[in-house]
Amino acid sequence: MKIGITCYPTYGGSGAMATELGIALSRRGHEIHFITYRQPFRLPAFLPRVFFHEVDVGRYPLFEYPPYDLALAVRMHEVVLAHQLDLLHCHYAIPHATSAWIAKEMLAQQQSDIKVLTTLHGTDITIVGQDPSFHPITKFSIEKSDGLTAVSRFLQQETVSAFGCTGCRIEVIPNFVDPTVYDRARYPGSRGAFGDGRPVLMHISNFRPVKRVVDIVRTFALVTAERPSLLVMVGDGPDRILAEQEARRLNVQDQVMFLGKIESVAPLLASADLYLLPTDRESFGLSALEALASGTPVIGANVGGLPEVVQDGVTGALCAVGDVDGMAAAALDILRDRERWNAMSRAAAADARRRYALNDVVAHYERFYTEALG
Ligand code: GMT
Repeated sequence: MKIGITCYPTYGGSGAMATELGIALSRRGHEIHFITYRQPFRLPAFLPRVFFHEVDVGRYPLFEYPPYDLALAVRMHEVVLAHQLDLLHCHYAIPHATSAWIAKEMLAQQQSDIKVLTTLHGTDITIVGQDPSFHPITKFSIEKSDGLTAVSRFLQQETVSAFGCTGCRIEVIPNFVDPTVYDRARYPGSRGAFGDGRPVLMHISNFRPVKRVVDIVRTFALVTAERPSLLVMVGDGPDRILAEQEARRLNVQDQVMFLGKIESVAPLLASADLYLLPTDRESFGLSALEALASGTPVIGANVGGLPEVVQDGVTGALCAVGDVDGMAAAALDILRDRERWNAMSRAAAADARRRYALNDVVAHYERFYTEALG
C-alpha cells in the first residue's frame, strides 16, 4: 500500500507512535509518505520506501496566524496525486483530520477516492477537542473520517460520550513497543550509568502541566528521605522550571538530574528501577509502556487508559491523582523488596510483549487499512 501519514513531528507520544508505525510498515513493504511541517523526531535520515514531505506555510504579512491547516491540506492533495496514495492516516484529530477532509474534497474533483483514517491519541479528544472553539470541528472531522481508531478503550468511550458520534465505529488499536529495542538485557552497561548503585527513578515527557512533574519531585523527595535514590528527568517543556524549583525548595536538587530532550530513551529506561507517571489524565501512556517493556515497573496515576497499560500490583502501582504520599509509599514498598522488584520487572516486560508487541499491533493496522480500502 501507499500510505500518507500526518502527525505532530515534535517530542511526544502521538508523533513517536505515528513515526514508528510508518517505519514498521515500510519494513513490511509499504510505501510511506510523512506529510508534516518538520521531519518527525524519531525518523532517521533515510530509510527505503520512506519519504518526507515538508509543509511550508507561506508567510504573508496579512496573516497574523499563518493557515497551517490549509497548507497541510494542499500538500496532502499534492502528495496523494503525485504518488497515487491509497490512504491518508492522520494521527491526532486537530487539525490533521480536518485538513485531510479538505484534501479529500479537493481530490474528489480529480476522481480520486482517497480514504482518510484518523487515530485519536488523547488530548485531541479529552482537552483540545472539547474546548468550545474546537468541539464542532473535531466532531465534524471525526465523523467525516472513513475509519477511526483510538489508542485505548478509555479513549474510545470518551470519544463517544464527548462527541456523540452516532454510527461512528472506533476500533481500539493500542500503541506498541519494539521488544527488541526496549529490552533491559540489551543494555547491560546502562545499569550503572548514574553512578553509585542508588535506585534510579525516572520520568520522560514533554513537561506539560498534564504530566504533573512537580508531583514527581515531591514523590521522589519522600522516597529519597527514606531510601537515598536518584531522580532522572528526561525531556523538556513548560513545567520543567517548576520541577527544578521544587527540587531546590525540597533540597533534593543534588539528587535530581534534568537531562533535557533525548531521542533514544531505551538505554535510559533500562537503567531505571522505577518509572513515574503521576499524570492528570492519560489516554494511554506510551512512555509507561516503553518502561514496562524495559522491565521497569511503573508508579502512576489511576486515570484514563493508564490502568489498561499498567496492571496495578503486578507490573506497577497506581494511585489517585495527586496522591504523592501513596505513590512514594508504593515506590518504597517495591524498592525495599528486591524479590518483589524482580518479579514485577519480569511481569512488566512479559506483559508488554504479550499485549503490545510491534508486529502484532502493526498487523492490526494493516487489517484495518485493508478493511477501509474495502
Ligand atoms: O495528547 C497529547 O497531549 C499529546 C499526545 C502526544 O502527542 O504525546 O499524547 C497522547 O498520545 C500518546 C500516544 O498515543 C498517549 O500515549 C498519551 O497518553 C496521550 N496523552 C494524553 O492523553 C495526555
